[in-house]
Amino acid sequence: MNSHHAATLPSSVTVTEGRGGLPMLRVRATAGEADVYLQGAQVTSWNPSGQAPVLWVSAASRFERNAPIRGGIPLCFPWFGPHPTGRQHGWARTSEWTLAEADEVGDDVRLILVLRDSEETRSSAWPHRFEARYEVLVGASLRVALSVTNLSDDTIDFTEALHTYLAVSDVRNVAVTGLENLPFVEGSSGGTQDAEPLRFTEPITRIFTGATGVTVVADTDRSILIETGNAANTVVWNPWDVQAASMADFGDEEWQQMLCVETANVAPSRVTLPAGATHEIVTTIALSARSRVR
Ligand code: TA6
Repeated sequence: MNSHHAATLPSSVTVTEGRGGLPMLRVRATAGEADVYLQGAQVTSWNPSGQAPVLWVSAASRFERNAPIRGGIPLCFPWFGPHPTGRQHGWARTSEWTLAEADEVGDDVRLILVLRDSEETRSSAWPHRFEARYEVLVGASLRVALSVTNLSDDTIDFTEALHTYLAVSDVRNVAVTGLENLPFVEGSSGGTQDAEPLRFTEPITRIFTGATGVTVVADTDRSILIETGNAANTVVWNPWDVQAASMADFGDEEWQQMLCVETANVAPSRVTLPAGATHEIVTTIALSARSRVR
């Protein structure tokens, strides 16, 4: 045991130095493998055994304390989006989480990481007493679940996102189904998604409401399936060329190889949590060679 984890580790889980010397959990389950940084409890890679990576990380990402890692599944909590303090997407993704449990479940590995309020969070723009638990189940699919318990005596609210960066061959060849006919907001406008699969020819930051069932990202040689729980919103983001070039931690051409499909509860669908209550948001990612959009 050491400062990073209270768990005894199965042989399929090792704590190692990741990029930039940041502590990282290397998971090598029978059915799949993943890397999880303790900073932000950030899954930065996952692939089912024998498959190519399903998550994308920028080659230009920073790997240093207190800097967001550009890729994998950033945890946006306790707020999603821009903030008066200038800290976009909250402080969970740059906080040091602790590994509380690690065990093998059949061919999968289950990790539980925990974040509690601290002096730093209690002096932030969201000062509430809380406990966040993040369950990561690594196998032939990847299931991540963020549960937040309100340890204060008052009702609290927050917004959140599991900000998943998917690896695709070329976003211009990708079609997304499962979001048809949903209402969406994009910048200061909005509308209703038409009945056709969503395809990409320009930058997109689209916040859908009401996705149920499975969202399918159909690439040329595989489909990535995303199933959600307790999430009012799905956010689809690709910066395209100009915004990618404006971000120091995002290669100018890398936008072609990624697509964010985020599982979220964002304003106005913020989570309202009475004292002592717990809310859990879940996303499960899996591959399929079959369900492709013609
Ligand atoms: O994906 C939704 C979004 O809010 C985009 O507008 C873009 O800002 C993205 O998140 C990345 O945010 P970050 O703070 O990680 O650079």
